[in-house]
Amino acid sequence: MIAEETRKLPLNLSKEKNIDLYRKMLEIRCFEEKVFELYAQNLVPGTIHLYTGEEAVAVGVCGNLRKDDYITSTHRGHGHCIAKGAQPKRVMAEILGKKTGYCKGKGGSMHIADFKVGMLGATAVVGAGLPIAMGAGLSIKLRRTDNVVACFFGDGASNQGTFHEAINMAAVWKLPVIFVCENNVYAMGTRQSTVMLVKNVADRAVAYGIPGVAVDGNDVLAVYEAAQKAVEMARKGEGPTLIECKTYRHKGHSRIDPAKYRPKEEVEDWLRNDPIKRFKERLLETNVVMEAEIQQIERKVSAEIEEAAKFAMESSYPAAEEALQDVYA
Ligand SMILES: Cc1ncc(C[n+]2csc(CCOP(=O)(O)OP(=O)(O)O)c2C)c(N)n1
Ligand SMILES: [Mg+2]
Repeated sequence: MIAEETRKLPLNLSKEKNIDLYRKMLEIRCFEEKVFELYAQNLVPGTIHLYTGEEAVAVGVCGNLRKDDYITSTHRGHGHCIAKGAQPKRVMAEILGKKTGYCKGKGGSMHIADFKVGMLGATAVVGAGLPIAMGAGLSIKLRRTDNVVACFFGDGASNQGTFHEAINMAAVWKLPVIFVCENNVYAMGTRQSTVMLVKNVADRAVAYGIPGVAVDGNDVLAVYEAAQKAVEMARKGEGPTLIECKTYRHKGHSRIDPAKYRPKEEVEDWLRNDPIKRFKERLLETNVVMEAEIQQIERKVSAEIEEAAKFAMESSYPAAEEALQDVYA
């Protein structure tokens, strides 16, 4: 469901910040399109779950985080990594299984981690990131720093037991965690409204005694604003927030899914509400940026992603003798 009202003016953010949000979303979009292209050329081992269409969530949330804050991620995690500050070329190399990748090519698309930018890791086990984020929140509390953790998970994950366990514990101990549900309407082919009777995942926050807020997840400023409040609270030691971002994945669940279960009109409606297109229109309408600047950003991002793909394709695979290094075996 898309919020009808579109706010006319960008938040009270600097021009640089607005451009940064736009550029990051575009970077993720171009990155995902390139991954798809490389996948079609049979260069990506395993499968991929593209983040296309959901960029405003990762960018709006991570736009409030410092480098020393943390995130946890999911099987649909390339966008989270890039939004948190990971280098696209090393994310790309990881996806292609190359040794220049963040996990030396042994993690692949669904298991990227980069502790240097606070990316604690993606996990393909649905709902597994929630207790990890809660644990990271406990560690922050014990170390008495003012860091925070943002935990990304899907609507499907919100029906896992880990959702209840992690949020309840984080609430009781007032841990600095921002639980971010990316409600993209489906968990694989299962429509969310057929497996959940409450209207919003965010409504469940009341059961834990914490704030719950549902926002238009295709409006990067709405996400930014909700996350800003949650991050401020968490930094002050006032505990977690549950933010639900209503969004949509443009593609199927994974690359083998033609997504025939989705009504044509629904897909068209969401494509019209593309978060990047919407934000660009808003920036232009409000004269925050001029068309020429937008074109310059687009050219730069496109060149950067081409460069990332070249880097990944030209990198070597790990040697066979290294197969058992850096892994539990
Ligand atoms: C514990 C567990 N159960 C089932 C699966 C298979 N599976 C992979 S992704 C997925 C759907 C997840 O949906 P959601 O949480 O909404 O995330 P989305 O894919 O929509 O981003 C399922 C069921 C899994 N990986 N882990
Ligand atoms: Mg989903």
